[in-house]
Amino acid sequence: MSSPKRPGIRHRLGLVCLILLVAGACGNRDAVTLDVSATEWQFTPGVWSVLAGMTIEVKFTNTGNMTHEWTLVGTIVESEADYDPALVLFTTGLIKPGDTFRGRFTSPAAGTYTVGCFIPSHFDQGMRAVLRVTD
Ligand SMILES: [Cu+2]
Repeated sequence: MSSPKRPGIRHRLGLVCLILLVAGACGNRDAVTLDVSATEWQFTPGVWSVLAGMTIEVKFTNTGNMTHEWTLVGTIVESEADYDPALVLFTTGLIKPGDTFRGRFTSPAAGTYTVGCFIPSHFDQGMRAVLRVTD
């Protein structure tokens, strides 16, 4: 009086859930848009969180009265004096008041990175933000 051994329905459901979980996590890495605005003297929002290795589209609108930029640096910058252009990972370049820029880059390895406007005095007056990247 023994029943044949075969995978139970519970086992199969568990496997399906695992596959969906992995697919969902991978699907999130396709692309993300950061909708950013800048004015004197701040970025809105001031922090972004993304996954490593994603395609990031930056939609940057200058809502201020002066030229600004959105520049991602491959390190943490505390003040303008620490800024090293050689460490720039991505920049919108100089964007005039009222203009919108769109551009793409691939998010770097997990870590915390500084975003800033490095037109002299802008960063130190508050045009700084943070990009958080996780695995
Ligand atoms: Cu600026």
